[in-house]
Amino acid sequence: MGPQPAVVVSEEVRAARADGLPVVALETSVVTGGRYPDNLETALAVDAAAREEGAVPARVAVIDGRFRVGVEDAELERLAAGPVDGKLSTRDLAHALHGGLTGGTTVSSSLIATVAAGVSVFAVAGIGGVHRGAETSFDVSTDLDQFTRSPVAVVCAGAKSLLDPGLTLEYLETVGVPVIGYRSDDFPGYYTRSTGHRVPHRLDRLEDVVGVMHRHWGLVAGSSVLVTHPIAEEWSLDADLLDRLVEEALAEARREGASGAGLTPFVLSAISKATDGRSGAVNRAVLLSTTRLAARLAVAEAEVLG
Ligand code: PSU
Ligand code: MN
Repeated sequence: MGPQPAVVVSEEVRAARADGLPVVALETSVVTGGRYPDNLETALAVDAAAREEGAVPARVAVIDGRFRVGVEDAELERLAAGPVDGKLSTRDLAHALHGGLTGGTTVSSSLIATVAAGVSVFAVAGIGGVHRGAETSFDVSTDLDQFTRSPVAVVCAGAKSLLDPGLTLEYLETVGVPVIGYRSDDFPGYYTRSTGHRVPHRLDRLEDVVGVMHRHWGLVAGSSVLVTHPIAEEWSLDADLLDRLVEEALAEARREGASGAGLTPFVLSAISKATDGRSGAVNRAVLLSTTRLAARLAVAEAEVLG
């Protein structure tokens, strides 16, 4: 076996980090799992939003067996149009890299390349977490485990609705991952502004979030810091309706035998059908808003460190 290939960082991202300029890393499983061409349009709008706020977007993906940070628009189009070899989480990375495969990276695998590229801020709509019924299925997203190994600020609108938010918060407490509610006391539920659970800490100023990130990394642990940013009121879905849709989708998933890595895509697509595609528009709005906040956080960090 030859030398281990390094993460391939685009010239734009490399130059930005070398100059201490703001960069926001993004995953691509949302791109490869979406419907073409809407997924491409959303991804391009998200990248543009990061730039508008003053940060360089850095998409993570595996393309032809190369672990990439910062991809060209044509490559993004290839990921969006497919076909690809799948949704790649940490578990799947080495196999995909060795086999020359191509796929979208989840939060967990994306964080590995984010750290390797020297980027400290990441945006996603919803993280993985502890699934409903995990006490029997053992389905706990590898995202949570990866957080313990990757010093990155992960901006998100909470844990996806098919998860158990209370158990997800318990897990994060156990592994010592800070959860900061940005201008909110509630742990959001991606499609809803609150899950009914409170965040352990709330901060209202980005300079303070930067302060917490760097104290955590300097003194506490090399793990992630979650920053939660609830969906805007006008996009929020009714919590009870959503709960019913999720339970129905999970029951259907059980009947059809969808589980493991296939469960999340199955439930999201069922919710999309049940809401007449409204959840797709909500996904786009959430991702734009977390990306904008992440970009502003990266700008604040560059100012504090600069
Ligand atoms: N949010 C979505 N769709 C997704 C994901 C998040 O709307 O597909 C992805 C993220 O990449 C997250 C992953 O890291 O699902 C978690 O998958 P699992 O629950 O199988 O660990
Ligand atoms: Mn899982």
